[in-house]
Amino acid sequence: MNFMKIMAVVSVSASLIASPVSVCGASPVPLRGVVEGFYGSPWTWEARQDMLAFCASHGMNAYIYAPKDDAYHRSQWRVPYPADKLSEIERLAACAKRNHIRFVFAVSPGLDFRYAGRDGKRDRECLLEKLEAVYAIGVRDFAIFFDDIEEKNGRGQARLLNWLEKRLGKRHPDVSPLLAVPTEYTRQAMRSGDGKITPYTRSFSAALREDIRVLFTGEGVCIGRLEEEQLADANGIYGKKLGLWWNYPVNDYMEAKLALGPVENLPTSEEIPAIFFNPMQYPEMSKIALATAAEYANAPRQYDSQRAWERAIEEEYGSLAPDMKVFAAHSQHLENSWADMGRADGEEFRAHVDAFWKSWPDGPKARENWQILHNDAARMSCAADKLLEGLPEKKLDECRPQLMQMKRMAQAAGLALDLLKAGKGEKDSFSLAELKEQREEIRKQEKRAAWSEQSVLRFIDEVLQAF
Ligand code: 14T
Repeated sequence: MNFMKIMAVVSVSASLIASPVSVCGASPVPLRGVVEGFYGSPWTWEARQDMLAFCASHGMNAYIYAPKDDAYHRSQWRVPYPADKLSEIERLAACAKRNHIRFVFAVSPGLDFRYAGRDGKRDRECLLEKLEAVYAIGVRDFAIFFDDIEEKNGRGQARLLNWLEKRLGKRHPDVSPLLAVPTEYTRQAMRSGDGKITPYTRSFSAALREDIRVLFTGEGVCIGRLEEEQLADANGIYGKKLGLWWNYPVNDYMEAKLALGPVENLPTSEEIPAIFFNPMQYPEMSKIALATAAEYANAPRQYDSQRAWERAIEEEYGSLAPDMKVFAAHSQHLENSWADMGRADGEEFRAHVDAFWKSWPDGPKARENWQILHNDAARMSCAADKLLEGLPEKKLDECRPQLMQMKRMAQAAGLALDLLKAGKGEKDSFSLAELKEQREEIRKQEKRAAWSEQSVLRFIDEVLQAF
C-alpha cells in the first residue's frame, strides 16, 4: 500500500467523524477536491467519472460541477437541464457517491439575474427549481457562483443565497450548507486603494448567513502565492474562515501552455475549511498538479512540492516518468499581465546556461559547461521522441503540440551550441541560417504550443543575438 492509498483510507474514515482527525500531526483540509470551473471545452462525462476515481484514490473528497461553458450552468442558467443531461448528472453523482466524493452542483446566475420586484421573485423561483431538479436525482450539495460578472449587488446576492438556503433546508433537511463565490473573489478586490473594505464586500459579507461557505482565489485571480497574513485578512473581512478556489493548473487564459508543475506556496498555519483546485480542460495533463494538490490538502504542513511532483509523475507515467519529468520541468509557469502561477520553468537548465555564459569562451570551464548544455539538449530531444512514441493516446492527444515544440527547441539548442563552438567564421553562415529557420518554425507554433519560454527558448534567442 503506497502513501496515497493510505491517505485515501484515512480520509474516508475521517469523513465519518465530525471533526478532522490528526494524522501524524497533519490535519487534512476538511473539504478538498476539484472544481471544474474553467472556460473552454468542458470535460466529457467519461473524463469526469475517471477524475472522480482519481480524486478518491488520492484522498480528495469533493468535486464541484461548474463548467463555465456549459450553457445551462451560466449563460442560459434559467433553462432547465434536458432529460439526457440530467441523467448524465445523475450517473456522475452516483459515481461520486461510490467513490465517497461529495458531488457539488453549481449554478452561475449572475450575468442577468434580477433581484427585485416581480422579476426577482420569478428568477428566485427559477433558480430554486433548477436546484430542486438536481436534488431529485440524488444531489445534496449546491453552490452558487457570482464570479466574472459586471453587476455588484452584494446585498441582493447575499439575500438570494440566504433565501435559497432557507427554502432548500426547510424542504430537505439533508441538504448541506451552500457554497458561494462572491463577485469580489480576490483579497485585493475586497479592499479599495485606501485599504477600506469595498461597499460590495461589506454588504455581501454582512448580509450573508453565517453557515454559507465562501470561496476566494487568494490575492489575485491567478497569483500563485498566498501568505498566512493575507488569508487571515480575508477571513477577518468575512468574520469567518474562507475556503479557497485555487487557480492551478487551469490554463484557460493561456491555452498554449500546459501547467504541469506542483501546487505550491499555499498556507500551512491558518486552518482552511475547504480547498478546490481548478484544472485545465485537459484532464490527463491536469493529473500531475492535482495529485500534488491532494497531497497538500491531506497534510498541508508536511507538503513538499518537489517530492510530491516527482511522486505524481512516477505514479502516473511508470517507465516514462524520467522523460515526462524532463518535459514537465519546462512547463510549469503561467504568466501574463495579471497572472503569475507556478514554479519557474527549467530552472536547472537556466542555471547551466548562466554558468556557461560566465565561462564562455575563454574560462577554464567553458568546454565542460558547453558539454553540460549539449547533454541537456540531447536529453530533451530523446525525451520528446520517447514520449511521442510511447505515451498512451489519451495523454498524447493533450500534449502533442507541446512535445513537438520541445523537440524543435531541443534541436535548435543543439544547433545553437554547435554554432557557438564553431565560432563566427564564414563557413558557419549556413548553420546560422538553419538556426534562424528553426527559430521561425518555433515562432509559427507558439500560439498553439508554449514550452520553456524563459529557459530553453531564451537560450536559443541569446545565442541568436550573439551572432
Ligand atoms: F470563480 C472564480 F474564483 C474564478 O477563478 N473564476 C474564473 C475561472 O472560471 C477561470 O477559470 C479562472 C482562470 O481564468 O479565473 C476566473 O476567470 C477570469 C478572471 C479574470 F480576471 C478570467 C479572466 C480574467 F481576466
